[in-house]
Amino acid sequence: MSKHAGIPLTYSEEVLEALRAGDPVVALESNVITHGLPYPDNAATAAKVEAAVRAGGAVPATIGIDAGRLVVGMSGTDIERFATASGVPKVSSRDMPVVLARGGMGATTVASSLIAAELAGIPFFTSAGIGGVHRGAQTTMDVSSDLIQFTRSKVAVVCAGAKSILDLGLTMEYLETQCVPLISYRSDDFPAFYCASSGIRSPHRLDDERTIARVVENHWAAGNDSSVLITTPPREEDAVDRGEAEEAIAEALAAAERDGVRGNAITKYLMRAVDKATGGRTSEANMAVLVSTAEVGGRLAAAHAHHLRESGHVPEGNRSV
Ligand code: PSU
Ligand code: MN
Repeated sequence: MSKHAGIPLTYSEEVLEALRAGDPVVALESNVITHGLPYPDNAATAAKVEAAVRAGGAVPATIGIDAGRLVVGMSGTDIERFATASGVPKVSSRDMPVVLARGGMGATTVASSLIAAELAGIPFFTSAGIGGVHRGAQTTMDVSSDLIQFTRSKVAVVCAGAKSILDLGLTMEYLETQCVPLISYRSDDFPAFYCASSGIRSPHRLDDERTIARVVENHWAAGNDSSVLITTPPREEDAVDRGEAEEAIAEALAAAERDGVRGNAITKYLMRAVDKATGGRTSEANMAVLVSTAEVGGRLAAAHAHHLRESGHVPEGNRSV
């Protein structure tokens, strides 16, 4: 429907209209659909996540790659197709130009979804657990591209912290070194995805949505072309006990080592192994935290759009396009 900077983008009608009007839009990843959860949980959760963004007051834009184009706002049919197709590749930033050139379907991670969001002019993105520094990265050098992409994409990212399978201390060090602002919304600690706290204190707690909108704008006004990370913890009733999760993670890490799993397959492998060890508890929690985070993402995006309007910002769509 519209083109941008040489990369063909296909917007849904609803997303395009919202962007033109300066209404809040929240971008969502699709790798969690193809690689995060099994069918039919993946499709059902994707629908609930979109509904939660709406409940928060914004329009959802699930991002994917299809036939050489970036899809910005998948339809229900698209989501069902991605949820049931087998062999859809996980597409991170480095894979994106290849998959776009070759054609076919591609499931975007946090990192590549941020590239799409920025190209599309969407200032907010949400997902439950971002990638980060893997445990043992001192020798494997496995650091998720999600973190590097935060230093390159001008998008506010709302999440429930980083996945519990990661080294959260090192992940936070990396974010600090790379000058990525980190704010925790209505909590003191950096959350650990489906665990309420990582045990690490967040550098900043903010309880007010307007102040968060101002932080995002301040970061960009200061000349940074990078992300702002905003965390929100899982709801108490959805959270998994940290001790229980840690035990399962230790088992999963040992199994991964034994099976020689590495590279971009390790995240999915570990998540599945932890889920098996907890008798499905963690994937239940994963689905719940995806939905609750999306609701907060919608709310913060709405507050941001409101803030822009109040400060006299003219939506991009009204300038040219
Ligand atoms: N597997 C899951 N859930 C996920 C992901 C994989 O069970 O959410 C994804 C997200 O898309 C995230 C990516 O951006 O894993 C990070 O992968 P890596 O650590 O390889 O960068
Ligand atoms: Mn990796």
